[in-house]
Amino acid sequence: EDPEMLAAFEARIARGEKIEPRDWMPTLYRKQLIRMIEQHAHSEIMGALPEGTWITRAPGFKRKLALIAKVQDEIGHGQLLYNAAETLGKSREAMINDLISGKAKYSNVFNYPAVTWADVTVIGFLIDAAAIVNQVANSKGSYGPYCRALERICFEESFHLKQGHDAFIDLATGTPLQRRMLQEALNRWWQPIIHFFGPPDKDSQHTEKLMQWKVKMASNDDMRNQFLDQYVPKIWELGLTLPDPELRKDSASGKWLFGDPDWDLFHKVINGQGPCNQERLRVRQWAEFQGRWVREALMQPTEQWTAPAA
Ligand code: BYC
Repeated sequence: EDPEMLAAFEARIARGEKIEPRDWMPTLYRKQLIRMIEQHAHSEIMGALPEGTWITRAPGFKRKLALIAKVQDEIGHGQLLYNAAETLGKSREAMINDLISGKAKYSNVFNYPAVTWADVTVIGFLIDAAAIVNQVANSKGSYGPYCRALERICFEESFHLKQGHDAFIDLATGTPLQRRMLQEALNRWWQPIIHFFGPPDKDSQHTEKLMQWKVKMASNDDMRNQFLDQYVPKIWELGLTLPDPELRKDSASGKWLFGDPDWDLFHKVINGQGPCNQERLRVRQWAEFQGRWVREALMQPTEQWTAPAA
């Protein structure tokens, strides 16, 4: 790589300028952005699956409407993010192929089942909250198309968070059975949520370079800490508990301390061996296969269209 070009590129980033698709960029910057934006896009479309299965079973008309809108938004976020990744030179088809062949990663959390309505509620409140912490930070980053996609996503996700919080409070202040359902879902989701922000900083391979280039605007541990700071009090104030006896805020450092979240399990889940990885992949493979004739028909020049047989 030309050292002068690299120095000029890094000076632009230091000045807070946005890098746009036609600008010069180091090969590694392009590669890292494709990796991260592609994984993010896959997470959105895989993320629609655990909640999507609850649309027909959501309790009542209003919850159904909100859930339909949220799941539609998530697919839309996937489209925005695939567009942003395409500006860096990888085609959407190649990205989808990598997803359905099991090569690409996507967020750990979507490889767990949504067992009851309370699981959907925990996803809508806490997974969306975790995603917002990450996306608000990175929307101030250096790559223009990704930042603009993230800004739009954050607007919509703030609504998702509100509906999730509303449903969460409903269950938390409901009947003893509803509270128990919520507590059990919280117990199931807590460890995946801790994993969501990625491995501890000391084990994170990409953070240092990505922060230097302002792709990531906060480290994994800092984002996890910010999330715990904002949301643990909201959970505790509803009289719910978290399944980690070591969880507490250290007043001297301002950092949250927690028990060993089993990082070996995290690595298994993100490498294809979580409880629902196979099931999720099969749904995307099915959708790709079922939609193929539509895509092929759309790609044909109009003069080749034939009228259906009478
Ligand atoms: N899950 O060096 P590290 C949503 C991988 S969806 C899976 O720290 P990095 C929503 C990582 O990719 C929003 N894999 O990585 C949708 C790397 O593997 P490779 C989801 C993970 O990139 C529907 C390796 O571990 N948000 O909001 O510096 C309903 C080493 O990690 C995870 C995004 O996708 C994980 N949790 O930092 C509701 C945000 N964590 O690629 C809600 C975009 C790490 O070397 N992504 N890995 O094979 C990011 O911000 C960053 O990629 C991360 C990780 C902070 C996640």
